[in-house]
Amino acid sequence: MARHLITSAIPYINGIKHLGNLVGSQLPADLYARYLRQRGHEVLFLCATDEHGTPAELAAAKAGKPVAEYCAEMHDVQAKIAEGFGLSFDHFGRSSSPQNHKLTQAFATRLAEVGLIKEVTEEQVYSVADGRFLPDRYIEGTCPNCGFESARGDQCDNCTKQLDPTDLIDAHSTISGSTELEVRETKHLYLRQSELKDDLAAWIESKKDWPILTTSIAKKWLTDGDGLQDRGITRDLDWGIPVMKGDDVWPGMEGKVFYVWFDAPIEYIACAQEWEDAGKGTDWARWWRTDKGADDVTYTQFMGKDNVPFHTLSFPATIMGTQEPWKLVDYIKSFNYLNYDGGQFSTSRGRGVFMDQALELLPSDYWRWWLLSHAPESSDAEFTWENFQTDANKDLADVLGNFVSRITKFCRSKFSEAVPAGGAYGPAEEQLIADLTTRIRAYEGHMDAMEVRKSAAELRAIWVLGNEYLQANAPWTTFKTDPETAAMQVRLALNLIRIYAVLSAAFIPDASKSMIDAMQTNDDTWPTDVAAALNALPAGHAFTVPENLFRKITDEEREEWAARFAGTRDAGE
Ligand code: B3M
Ligand code: ZN
Repeated sequence: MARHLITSAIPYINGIKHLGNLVGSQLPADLYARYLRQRGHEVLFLCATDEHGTPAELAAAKAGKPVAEYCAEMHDVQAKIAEGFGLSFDHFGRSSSPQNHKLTQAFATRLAEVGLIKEVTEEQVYSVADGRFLPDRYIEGTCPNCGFESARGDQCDNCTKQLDPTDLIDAHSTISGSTELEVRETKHLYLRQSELKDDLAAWIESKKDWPILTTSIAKKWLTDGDGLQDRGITRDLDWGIPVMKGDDVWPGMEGKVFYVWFDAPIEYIACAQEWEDAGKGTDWARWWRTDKGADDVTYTQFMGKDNVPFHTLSFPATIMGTQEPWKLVDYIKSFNYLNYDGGQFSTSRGRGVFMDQALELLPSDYWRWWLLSHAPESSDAEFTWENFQTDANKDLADVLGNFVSRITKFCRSKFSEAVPAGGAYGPAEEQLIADLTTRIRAYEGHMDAMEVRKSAAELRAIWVLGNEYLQANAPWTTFKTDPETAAMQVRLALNLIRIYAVLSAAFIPDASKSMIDAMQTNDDTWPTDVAAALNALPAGHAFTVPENLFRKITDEEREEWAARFAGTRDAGE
């Protein structure tokens, strides 16, 4: 039994996440956490909302709410949807928590102590009417390149030209509309991460077992240099963690906050403190401080590929820079993108299926199964309604669901709602035990390695073995001439339902629970010894015929949903 710390990239607070976000971090992290718990390991699985930065301010303004109120509400919305998808976080925290405020400030203070913080004076646009510096996104004007009238301070959305706010014609504040903008000097804190380049390079070099997607991105940023330029870690915003040194305002940093990407990963640690403070566990430091027991923790992070540079360079630089015994990540599992029906999922344009909408259409297991079995691991993947309908119907209804309903109904009609006896298992059953054993060992190997698609394929193959056994041995035919043998075959198949429930729980927890409940057992022992597992439910053990585990998605539904989600929805919803 080992100890595993698992974190998923923490979703931004603004808006509800789409299915591409879900499969890129939270869902595979949940799969792994559930699996490791089942195998008897001690797991701490953490996630949170990422609540700071301009997008949060903008979304709150659009919703007409104070930003703190908006974040509190959206946190609860996201927590509820996460629950709907069965995401088994030990704690779902908030990057705006008091714990994260303190910890972020302590990190910066410590980094300054060891000489890794410098103060840099920059020029930035100041709005006299608003009485504040404006981030690039808060400035709009006419694009000097194409004449588009609502080009943003950083980029023209019409011609995609990268811009400086000072390039814009008739630049104005998007807060007040005022054109009274001045370029003023302002001071910011920079993390001198270039000082840590050699340490970071050696550390990444030592990670021989990381996915290529992770290390290739990390190495590109390391060698291109850009990724390790000293980086501003403060911003002129109202909403965020105030820049403090110890218990005092940092001289010259009045009214400024930390950059969202500085405090967001620190929330991984603060979240463990929130978990403890919420009374859900004890001793957060045992997970995060190598001087307090975390040296025997295996720490795995899950994220989309766009988040990799921050997790392989910036956050490790923050941690290493302190020279304090914080736990560093052991393995980073990263994902490519899931596309939507010939294009991209897009939060800003509201394109694709969002988590709340998905749950209104179908129970979460359909989505969990399809998304995980098509996880964008080695390349980008694509969601289409045709593929979703075909694969969910085939795998869940035809293969798994059909197996369960066929054998339980047959047993009820020919024997009773109890496991029949029959004789000892024969050669066909021995062969099945051998095949199952091979496949279950392969499944464990893929799950241990976080090979999500391969795990799903192996699990599906394990389900198929059961159907093939029934097909080849046809207890309904056997029954006519040899009811004793048919009873034995049915006994085996009913035991297989319990095994399937256990093996499938990390992918489809609700269906798995229905199967275990139908088998009227609490025995969720992992089938390490398949022969023994096929005798777990003895003759005479009562069961019930479950409701259909999975129904089929109809052509009408597919067409209706494809049409309904072809449009866009308002991103602020
Ligand atoms: N919120 C970006 C994202 O949701 C960002 C991740 C932070 S992880 C510390 O993709
Ligand atoms: Zn333009």
